Amino acid sequence: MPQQTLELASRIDGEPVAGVRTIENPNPAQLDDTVSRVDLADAATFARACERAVDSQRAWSATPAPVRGAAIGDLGRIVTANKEALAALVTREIGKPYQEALGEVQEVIDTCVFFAAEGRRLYGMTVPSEMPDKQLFTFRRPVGVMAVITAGNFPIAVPSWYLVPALLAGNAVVWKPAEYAPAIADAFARCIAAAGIPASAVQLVQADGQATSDGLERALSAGHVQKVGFTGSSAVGRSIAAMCGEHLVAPTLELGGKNPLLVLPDADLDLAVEGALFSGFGTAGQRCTSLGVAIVHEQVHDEFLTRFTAAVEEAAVGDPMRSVLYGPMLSQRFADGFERWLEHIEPHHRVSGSSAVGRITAESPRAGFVGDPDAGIFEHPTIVAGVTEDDLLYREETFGPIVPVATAGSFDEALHLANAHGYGLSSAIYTRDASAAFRFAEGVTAGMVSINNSTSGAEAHLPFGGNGKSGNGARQSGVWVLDQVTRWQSVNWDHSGKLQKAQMDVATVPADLDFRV
Ligand code: UN1
Repeated sequence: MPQQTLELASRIDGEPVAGVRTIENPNPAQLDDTVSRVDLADAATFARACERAVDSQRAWSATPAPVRGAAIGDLGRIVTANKEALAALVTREIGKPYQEALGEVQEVIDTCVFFAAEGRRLYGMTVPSEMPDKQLFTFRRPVGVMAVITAGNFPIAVPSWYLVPALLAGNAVVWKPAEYAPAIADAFARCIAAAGIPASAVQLVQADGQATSDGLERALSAGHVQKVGFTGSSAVGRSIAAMCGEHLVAPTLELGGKNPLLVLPDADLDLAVEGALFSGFGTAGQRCTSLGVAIVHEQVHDEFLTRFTAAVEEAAVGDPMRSVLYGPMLSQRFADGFERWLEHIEPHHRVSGSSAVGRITAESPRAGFVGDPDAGIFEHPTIVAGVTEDDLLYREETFGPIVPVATAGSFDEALHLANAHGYGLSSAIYTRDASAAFRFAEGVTAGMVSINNSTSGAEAHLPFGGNGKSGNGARQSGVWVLDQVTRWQSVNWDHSGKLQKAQMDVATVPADLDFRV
């Protein structure tokens, strides 16, 4: 039975508002299924949403934190009750295999569970004063209005990493989801409203990048936005950081990755292959935590490559509602971007992992493909061996089902290759040597390190984020994200009845040393 096309628009104070142009989003696994028709807003609408959020933030932050936490708890229960429907919508909209989509929705639930309880903590400290009859305290205060711009590869989990703690801490949010994932965003906004969180505290703006950038500039200039959260490419992150810098706003940036996976000679090779398969090809390589470059010690390189190639050849690719390693690309735009990387396969490289590269079609088939390749946007998995530090395939994020493999003659050379591209999001090492594992963790610049585990698949309550080209050091998730969504305020209360001056009216312990010369 054909599924319904969802008619979508921005929601300002919960009410749909007309846009300036309409786009259609097809199901990337089934292009004749139009998932949504979405009205995209202009810059003025984005700026207006930010302005409307200013007042609602004041009201929302006056709600006690445990009450805000209870609403987050309700949100978690609503998402739980709708887990299968939300996961099915993720799969329909962006082609993520259904099992993975269920995991993504679970990540939202885990985030709600964590922050529901945080409503009863949000701890500050008491601090001793240097003077009598004076009390010192610290309080976490909300930052204000937070503009959140998210990608569509994790169209509900990653937004929840921003929205849930931001709301718990008493902020209002203006959320601009990816244009190609508007339906799951709309569904999540409806879950939030159903949890009793005021609609005006979550303004949903469906817009393209240009309208968002222009609208954000206006809102920052008007002083209506105090924080920007962005998950997406390093290039866009850089321009958002520049815009924020102009307005003295510190953004939270979660950008691209070139996540290295090292395989040392003593590694369990089958485990390393399993990890590389999931890291490299899960979500069709379209995670920011996807394997960016496998760095394999020369002693085990050929054996690893043989086993990895065999695993990739056997892997099921295709219909994301069936049991597959990966489904389609997120949208045509991502297929186009990915195919451009294939042009950077150089003559000195060795390609393995599939009989063909590029788009999977009836003319360029893949053995064992699950479903009809011509129905959607599917790409062959590709392993490129012989990649070196000078290659673009080593230096830049490729965001698709391709795994470059480099060799290293020593641990130090492998560590150098793990860092030299300048990204620093996630990383992995396969070894049985605890000392090598910890030397790697100390030496790698990545914000996240896996030992004998995949580069992707971080748990929802550990700090998530990167350094270098992968971000600005901000961390999401767990208690660490509280530093992004709150600001410390220090309060001193003097009940001595007189003006006591810090540093000057401080009693000192007399010393009888004589320093006269
Ligand atoms: C992303 O791709 O932006 O660690 C986030 C992971 C997921 C999140 C990825 N939990 O792979």
